Amino acid sequence: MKLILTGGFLGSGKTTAIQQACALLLKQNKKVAVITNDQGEELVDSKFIESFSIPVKEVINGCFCCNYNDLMQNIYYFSEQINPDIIFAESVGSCTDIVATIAKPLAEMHPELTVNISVFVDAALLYSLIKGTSSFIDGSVRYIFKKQMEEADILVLNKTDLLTDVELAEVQEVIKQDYASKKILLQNSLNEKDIQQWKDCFSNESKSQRKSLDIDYEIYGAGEAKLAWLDAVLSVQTEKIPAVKAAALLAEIIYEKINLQELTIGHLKFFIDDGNEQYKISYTTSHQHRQIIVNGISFKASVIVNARVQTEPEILQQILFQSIEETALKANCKIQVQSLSAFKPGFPKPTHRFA
Ligand SMILES: Nc1nc2c(ncn2[C@@H]2O[C@H](COP(=O)(O)OP(=O)(O)OP(=O)(O)O)[C@@H](O)[C@H]2O)c(=O)[nH]1
Ligand SMILES: [Mg+2]
Repeated sequence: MKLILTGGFLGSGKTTAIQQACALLLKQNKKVAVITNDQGEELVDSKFIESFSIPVKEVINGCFCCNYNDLMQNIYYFSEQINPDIIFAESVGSCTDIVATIAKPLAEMHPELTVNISVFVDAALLYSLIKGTSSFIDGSVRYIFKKQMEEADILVLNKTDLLTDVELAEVQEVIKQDYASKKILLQNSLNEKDIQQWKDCFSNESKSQRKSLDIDYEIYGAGEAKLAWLDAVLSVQTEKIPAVKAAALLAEIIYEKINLQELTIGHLKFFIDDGNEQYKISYTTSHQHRQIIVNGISFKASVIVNARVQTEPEILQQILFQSIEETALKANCKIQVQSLSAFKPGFPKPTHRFA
């Protein structure tokens, strides 16, 4: 059984690539399973993966490193119930140090598992970091971004379609210099050929010796504490327009308000479900992905909101409430909050750390 630890910064494209790779592997008669992970409890990613009928389990309320035993339980569960060829485990986008806290403990305690570490990087975000135009991202957050890249067996330079050939060549140049020893892939995760290339790469790659990061936990912890998390489950009830339309309007209003306050978005994502159709809407630092909604017929929908933004939790909460009010007026609908939590991730305390 192969475990693909899929890391990389918030919004870099991990879930998209995992879903696409699962679709490809299923077509090739392979058995797959996915373990999602988050600091919170209500996960857009799990619902998204589930909506493609892919088996999914969660590790919630903290990263894999701090919940090693929960990760193991899910691996045992899948291995007993499904015996998959490949399990994808997607770590939280603000998490790093997985060689010392996951890969090495696994190598020692579970040598039967073959582990690959694929780290995703948003090419457009990396380009702006190289150009020095990303000063809006706090230094300690950039530290996490860089440490994540250092840990990769395979470094996936993702979203290459968002850059011109000249820009891409510049990014490639830098990355080849800084990460000469790594396998580097250029990828558009929405392109099946590129996903096949990633699959071939992690299928053939078998690295057993890895170096633990030289990492300063104070800076790592400070970086995570610069980000605020907001998770909410909402119900939307409309009278005249499809509920998914009102939900999409709410997403757009939240996004606009975050932008108006010039807050840096890690990832702002929504999962909208009206019982017939499901939609994911996603906003990141580099771009927005708004699915065009044409079908919705139901007047009721549920919405999961996952916002990871460089700000304070109270501010995110305020934005959510103001946006609900504005949407209710504009779309003539009723929006109720079923559950809500807004917080900062706690200081990382790994279960194991092998230096
Ligand atoms: N243009 C383009 N968009 C992509 C690509 N890969 C992912 N995306 C989009 O990027 C956004 C974020 O993708 P996700 O897969 O949710 O990112 P993630 O890394 O799982 O995010 P977190 O789990 O929140 O850290 C979505 O809108 C995707 O459709 C790509 O190769 N090209
Ligand atoms: Mg994800």
